[in-house]
Amino acid sequence: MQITDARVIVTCPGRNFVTLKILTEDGVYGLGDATLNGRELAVASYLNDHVIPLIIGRDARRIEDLWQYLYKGAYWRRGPVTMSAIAAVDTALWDIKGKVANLPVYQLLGGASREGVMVYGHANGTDVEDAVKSVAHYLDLGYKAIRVQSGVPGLSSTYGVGRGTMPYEPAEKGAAPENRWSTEAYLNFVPKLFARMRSEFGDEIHLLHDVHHRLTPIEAARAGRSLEPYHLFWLEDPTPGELQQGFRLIRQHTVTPLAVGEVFNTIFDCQQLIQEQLIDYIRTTVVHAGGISHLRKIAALAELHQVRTGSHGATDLSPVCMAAALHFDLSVHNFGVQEYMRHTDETDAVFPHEYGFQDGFMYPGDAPGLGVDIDEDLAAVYAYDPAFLPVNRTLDGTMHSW
Ligand code: EZ4
Ligand code: CO
Repeated sequence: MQITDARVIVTCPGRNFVTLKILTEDGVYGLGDATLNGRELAVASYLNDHVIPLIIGRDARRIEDLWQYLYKGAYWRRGPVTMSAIAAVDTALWDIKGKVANLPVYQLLGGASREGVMVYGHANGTDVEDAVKSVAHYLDLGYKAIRVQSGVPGLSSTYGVGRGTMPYEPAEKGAAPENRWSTEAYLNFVPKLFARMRSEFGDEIHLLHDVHHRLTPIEAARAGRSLEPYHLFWLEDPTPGELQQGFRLIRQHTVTPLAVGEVFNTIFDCQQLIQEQLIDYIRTTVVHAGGISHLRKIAALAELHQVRTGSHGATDLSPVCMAAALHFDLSVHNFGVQEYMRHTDETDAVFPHEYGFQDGFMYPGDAPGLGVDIDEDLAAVYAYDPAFLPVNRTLDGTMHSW
């Protein structure tokens, strides 16, 4: 079953998405998400200039072989651009395999390990009371797990907080906006935020929080310890993950569960964190970590070490990635939770899909393949519009993690 054609579709229905569509001689096609927020065209070029010419004429059924061909064949290993491009091919081929077999992809991955996929929503507020209202809103919608982010007193803008009625969106038009950061202000504030949440909402709801790589290991240890009374589901990216051994220090001081991995691209980026049990949840994603095939290998390593999955799922990952994530989540034994930010109606119209949300859980649906499509005519209406992730500086102007 030969691959006869492939094309990259770049569209901006409110935000930028890159999608790979692979077509076969049988007329069956598959989709893969290739979106790398803020660096989208690098992946589009990688696919158009360096991958598509290599895959035309190859057998669409040989998913693992084609993965290895693109990974080993590049000679240059890993990295977000390469791994997003490989992920797009891998995801599209799983979609094709499902359509040919007339089965939803989760059935090809071993079938459902659970009835539904628990997701967490993003509550946020400019201050604590604003965040309380936002959490109440997510509870009304039926969420069982909620991430809470808030503005920090004394800091003009902080990661994870939306503006006005807009949902928080991690990319902005024009030049990258700059946030200001104070570790002291944050560390003093964050236990108060969660003390208020527990006093308002009780012990049952799962609460999560994202530090977004902004602390050193010992500062992260303090944050984790100070949050123990509020028993978070997880504390995310407490310190930049490149320094994997840095997590040993955090682990010596706190039992707050840790989640890491949204910026990782391969199993090699997280093998020490997993093998030394330095984290509790691995957040690698279909689109940025080599597709469904590679994510299954990461999950298998994690299963051995009692680490569960908690894939990244912000709105800068397209509905194609969301669909793929849900098939993976439903099937993999050591699933933990899935991040979910609703896409805009414009985005949903470009990417019609079978998956849905009900009472805190999501379901991939039973359509053959991934159960997601792209309306190419509508996609063409929304031209690419460059946007950049914000950056962050400490109060004295030093560049810091955002
Ligand atoms: O900042 O996806 O947990 N979610 C996150 C996201 C990331 C964005 C970056 O593009 O950290 O909001
Ligand atoms: Co995050």
